[in-house]
Amino acid sequence: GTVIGQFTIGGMTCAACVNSVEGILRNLPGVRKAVVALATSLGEVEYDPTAINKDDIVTAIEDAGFEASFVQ
Ligand code: 9UX
Repeated sequence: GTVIGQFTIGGMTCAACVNSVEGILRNLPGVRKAVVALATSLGEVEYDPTAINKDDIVTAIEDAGFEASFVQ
């Protein structure tokens, strides 16, 4: 199955940040789709819950120097 998760993201100040975060997410095993919006500081990921979980996704974002917190 696929789970859809939504998160807030902190520390993005330019459009290149968005590309960076989306690239990180899309390269994670189990992530099928990732979209991040600069204006709202919101992101959405579709992922395979047997391959990755929210904690893994948050850790990957934070390792890149941003903050992330799932809201759903
Ligand atoms: Mo823009 Mo983001 O110069 O990490 S790429 S601030």
